[in-house]
Amino acid sequence: MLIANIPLLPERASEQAAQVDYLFYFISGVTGAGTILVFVLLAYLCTVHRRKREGEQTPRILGSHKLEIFWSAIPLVLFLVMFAWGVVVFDQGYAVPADAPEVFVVGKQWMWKMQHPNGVREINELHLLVNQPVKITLISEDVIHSFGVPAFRDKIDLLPGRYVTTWYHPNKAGRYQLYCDQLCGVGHSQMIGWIHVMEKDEYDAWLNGKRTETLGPTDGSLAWEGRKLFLKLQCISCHNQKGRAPVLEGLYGSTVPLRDGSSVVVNENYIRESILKPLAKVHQGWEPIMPTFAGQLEDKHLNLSEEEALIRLIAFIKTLGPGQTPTPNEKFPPPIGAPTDPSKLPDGGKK
Ligand code: HEC
Ligand SMILES: [Cu+2]
Repeated sequence: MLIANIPLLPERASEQAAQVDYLFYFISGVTGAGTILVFVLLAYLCTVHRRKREGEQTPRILGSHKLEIFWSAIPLVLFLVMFAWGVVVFDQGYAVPADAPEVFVVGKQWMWKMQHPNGVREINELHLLVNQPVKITLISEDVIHSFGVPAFRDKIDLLPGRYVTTWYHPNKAGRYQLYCDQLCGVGHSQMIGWIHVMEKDEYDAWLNGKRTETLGPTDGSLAWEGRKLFLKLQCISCHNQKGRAPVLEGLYGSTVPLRDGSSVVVNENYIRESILKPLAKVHQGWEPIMPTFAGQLEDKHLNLSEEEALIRLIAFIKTLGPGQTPTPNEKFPPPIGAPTDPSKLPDGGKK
């Protein structure tokens, strides 16, 4: 469509972008035409009905129902079209395809930290595969930020303490700007970065290179790193088959009955809350014995913040299927560079 190529807008690099643009053109067109109509009529009527001679009286006009209905109904229809069309486009922006790989983004003053499913981490840059829908789950470590990619016509606010989700279907290789779209402090204007959308070969080469460059021999996928944390933090001492705490297999997406008689569907936010505030929602039939892990998840040696550690634990718990709970006494070699100081462990290294 010719009109969609007017270079007033940023480049379009996702399936969503064209949809947003067509709606934008429609709204601009209708309101623009409305404005022009009003001003043309104003000029015309002022000229035609100007006072033509001294002492001329204005006729008394008592209104017209036909006219009123006419100028109420037409805008109503136009606005309803905008509304319905907007709902459809908005809805598409949230309907994440079920099989899309998930990238986690943590925003903080003033940088973006990305974690890919295979464990690769990036800062202020996000490499994506062209024509591959990708789910993006985001959280903030401090204040409200907004992850805005004009070329995808998508931006989403990051909130402290709560995961939010969006998705992209990049359809054009290239390099696109990433902005923080929410004034978030003095360094706000530096909270920018790049989205690289790559062809398959290029992307695989990048991913492999990045993996060998940044990941140690024992480092694995996000879920695997979460498994290591699960063992290291001794979650396994309760969450095993022995019955002190619920086994977490198949937890994600299930419905958990709570003590107070209500129930929740398990999502990322529930798991996060269960780890940081275990008493906020207690699983019915279990004792509230789980200690809070708030303040214990950060790992300065691995340069891993609390939110990033939580993301790993969640990635692990999400993929935990029947029979996959590690055995409680499983030994794990600490990854290279991991803290060896036992007092850093939640049980103070008593075990
Ligand atoms: C001292 C024993 C204990 C330890 C250690 C422990 N938990 Fe728990 N956890 C429990 C109990 C008991 C429950 C169920 C009662 C409740 O909801 O608080 C629970 C609930 C949960 C839930 C919610 C599950 C559900 O069915 O509602 C999650 C998720 C969870 N724990 C994760 C963890 C993680 C991750 C760790 C390690 C960082 C951990 N737990 C360490 C005892 C423990
Ligand atoms: Cu910001």
